Amino acid sequence: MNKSDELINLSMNYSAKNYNPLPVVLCRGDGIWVYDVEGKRYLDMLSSYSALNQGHCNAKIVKTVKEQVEKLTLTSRAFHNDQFGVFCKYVCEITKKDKVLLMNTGAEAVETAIKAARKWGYLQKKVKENSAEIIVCENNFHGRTTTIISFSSEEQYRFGFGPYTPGFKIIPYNDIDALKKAITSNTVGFLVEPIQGEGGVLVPDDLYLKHAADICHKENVLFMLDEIQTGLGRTGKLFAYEYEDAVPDVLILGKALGGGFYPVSAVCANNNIMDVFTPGDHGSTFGGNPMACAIGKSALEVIIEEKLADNAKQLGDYFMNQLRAINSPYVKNVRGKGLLIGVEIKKEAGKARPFCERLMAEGILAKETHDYVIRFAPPLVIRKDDIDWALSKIKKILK
Ligand code: IF1
Repeated sequence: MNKSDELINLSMNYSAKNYNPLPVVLCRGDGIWVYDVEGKRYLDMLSSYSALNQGHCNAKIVKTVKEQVEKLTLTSRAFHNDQFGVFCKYVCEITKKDKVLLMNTGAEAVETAIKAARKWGYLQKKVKENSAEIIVCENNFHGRTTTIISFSSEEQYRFGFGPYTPGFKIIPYNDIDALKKAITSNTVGFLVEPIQGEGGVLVPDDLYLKHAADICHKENVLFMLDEIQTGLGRTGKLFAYEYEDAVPDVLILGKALGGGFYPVSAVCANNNIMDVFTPGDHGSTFGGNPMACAIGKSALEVIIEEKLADNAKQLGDYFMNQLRAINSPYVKNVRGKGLLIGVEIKKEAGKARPFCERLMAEGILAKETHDYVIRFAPPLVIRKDDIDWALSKIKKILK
């Protein structure tokens, strides 16, 4: 039995089986590369679901962690700390919003946005107490809390976890008429991903987001964008909404905001929404802690200073064109934006998982989503020759 099997057995024996990982045990990461305990090197094509846009163990963020970790790591928000206000200001400048509410995981930020929209509905829109409705889309993924899975359309995410939180309406994605019809006087928000990652890298029609934003603004409904996965450069823009200027009332960020070091998430909105929160309404032990804020500021600086969005645009277009050019008999289509790419496998070619296992044998770590889609989402620091190296392996698998 080798080291990997030994360690895999430990996790099988002592962890709940809420994941089915590929049989690889990683022990080191550096940029786009990760190494397993057998010393084998892999190109990370998942980036921990887009939480590693800056690459593994990014040197600039490591330096920040080293400086902060021996100074001050946690104060709670019962007191101020010297990193908090500076990071909040930076996030507001970058997102062009008046205020931010810092949390930790993406799901916590989504929950915070839901609470903000509901309270805004009662205070500003005068919706009757406990009647607020939020519209969401089929195939959404916004996290795993009980309220969030209450509006999931994925049976597996819901089964066994009821009773469910009321106040949500599910409509088809990429369907403007469905949105128009779903809005009532009780609707306080429309919560949507610019591209549905988990849904299978589903890219909506051009102007879908813009039209949705216009309808929401006309109907006094908050347009709430979950950019936890699509944001921070992943799709080739700093935020995916920039492609069509579909400015959200509420912008939700996470994942790469922590640079792969620390859970850092944020809800960004203007005063008319953020001012619904009064002291004691909402909180979190770790939200806005000095370690998170120091890391978050450094993580953002890397994305902006190293122009990672531009790199994702150029190399994403190149990667998708080359993947299409393979003309694989197994591939139904290649879709995505920037370096958020999905390769859909034809049903007759079987599921995506075996392809991911063969890619692993070639030194590429990719993850299937929704059974038939191989997701390619490398760190945004990747270079063209790394993509060419990956393509030489992918061709072997897809030919
Ligand atoms: C899992 C999916 C991706 C997200 C969006 C909120 C969250 C996520 C758009 C919640 C998190 C992660 C969660 C992880 C796998 C991964 C995932 F496959 F589940 F759906 F990326 F597509 N909004 N996505 O993508 O953020 O609380 O996790 O920090 O749960 O298996 P979180």
